[in-house]
Amino acid sequence: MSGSVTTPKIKTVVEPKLDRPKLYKVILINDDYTPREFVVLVLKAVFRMSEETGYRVMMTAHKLGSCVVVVCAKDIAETKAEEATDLAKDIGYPLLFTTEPEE
Ligand code: TYC
Repeated sequence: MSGSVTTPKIKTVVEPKLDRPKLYKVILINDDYTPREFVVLVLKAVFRMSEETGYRVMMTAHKLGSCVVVVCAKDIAETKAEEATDLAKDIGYPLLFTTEPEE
């Protein structure tokens, strides 16, 4: 050997950062016409809530004007909001569920 020095090669693995899909809120909006019992029924049917949770969410929207129902992926939020709003629309109630991105 003539005394040559080998430098060890250091590999740097750069993991691509995968962006987490944005989450969306489904929001229940209060109105003066939809019966309270019907709001709870829709929350139970579409969002699989218990009677107690449905009642609590309904009363929060009733008192404060709106209430976040669930936070989930965009397509699920939009589908559920539309399904819930349509159930009410079908029988003539103005009940409204909207969606918006979570900060
Ligand atoms: N405010 C309605 C009433 O007094 C009940 C209601 C609650 C409607 C929540 C919509 O998102 C709502 N009949």
